Amino acid sequence: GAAEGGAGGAAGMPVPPALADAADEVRAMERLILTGRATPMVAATERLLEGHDALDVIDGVFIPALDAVGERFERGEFFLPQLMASAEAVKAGFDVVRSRQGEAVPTDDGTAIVLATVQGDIHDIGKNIVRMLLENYGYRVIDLGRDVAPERVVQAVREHGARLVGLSALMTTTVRAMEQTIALLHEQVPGTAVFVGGAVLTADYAREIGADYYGKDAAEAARIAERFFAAHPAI
Ligand code: B12
Repeated sequence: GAAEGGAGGAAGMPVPPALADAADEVRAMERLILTGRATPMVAATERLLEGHDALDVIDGVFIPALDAVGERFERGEFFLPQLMASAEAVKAGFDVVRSRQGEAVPTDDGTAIVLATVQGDIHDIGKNIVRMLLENYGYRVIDLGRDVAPERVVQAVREHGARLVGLSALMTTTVRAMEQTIALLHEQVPGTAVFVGGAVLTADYAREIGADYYGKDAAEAARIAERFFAAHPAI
């Protein structure tokens, strides 16, 4: 049918080198995401994960396909129901990735990290990827979910004695809530470090709103945590 796509795949995305041996499966999966089909995503993801790294699947298929969906939405070619269906399809795939990771064993040696998507923002796919990677690195992540008020972040930091907080924002309109959360944390629990991420942010912008660190992706989030806890060992 019309959704079958051409040589460049459904969204014209190049197949990443790490997945080159599964180009057809990758393109089929892109089409499932672009057409918002969650049910077949489960088996497709399971198949692609045989012999491929979870992060390669996330970075090489899930994220570029979602970017293509976002671009179509911006151009007025896709509407909200399609955006939602595509997000559901990725969620179905991501759930497969998560279930195969097994239970991460947290080290709980003063390396708790509070994580949240800021108030007014319900985008949590990126945050969940960050969480998964941090857990794989052995950090205990207290995930407050999405649309989280600044006061709740402060409360969780106090409750768990966390010294590092990760905040996610995906919209220009919610960066303000991120700035307010950072200000409240720095004021009420001095010594807390905040690292931020999300598609709308840049390193400069992050500095401007008072963040201590900026991470462009989940791998960088893990590097920030490693560096932070190495430089600030628990007493
Ligand atoms: C999926 C999606 C949705 C889904 C979200 C489902 C969910 N559970 O998350 C649904 C359909 C619900 C949705 C709703 C809306 N959306 Co939307 N959505 C998207 C879309 C297509 C993809 C986002 C995504 O998940 N990307 C993939 C993830 C993995 O990327 P990421 O979040 O950036 O995360 C990575 C990095 O940024 C980083 N990272 C993320 N968080 C953190 C945190 C830390 C601490 C660190 C270090 C790193 C880090 O690591 C991640 C992994 O590499 C984007 C377009 C786009 N390409 O961004 C639009 C987009 C974000 N949405 C947009 C809009 C406008 C909306 C709505 C307002 C639409 C509407 N009219 O109702 C609502 C918002 C409702 C609300 N109050 O929040 C706009 C925002 C415009 C803007 N600049 O402000 C975008 C950009 C689309 C567009 N081009 O217009 N959306």
